[in-house]
Amino acid sequence: MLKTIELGVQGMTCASCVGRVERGLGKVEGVQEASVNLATERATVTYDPALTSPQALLARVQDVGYEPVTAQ
Ligand code: 9UX
Repeated sequence: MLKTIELGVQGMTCASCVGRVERGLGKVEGVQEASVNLATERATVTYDPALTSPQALLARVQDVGYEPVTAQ
């Protein structure tokens, strides 16, 4: 069963930042879809909880260079 969560993502200032975060999250095993809203500074991620976790998604946001905020 897939789950969908929203994460806060701070530090994005342009559309390329959005692309980096979406691609970074999209490469995490178990992520089916990741979409980032620059205006609201949030990412909506649909994932398989058997394969990944909110903690891993937050870590990936940090790895690609942005500041994750607690899963919301
Ligand atoms: Mo846009 Mo984001 O030039 O780190 S890619 S500011």
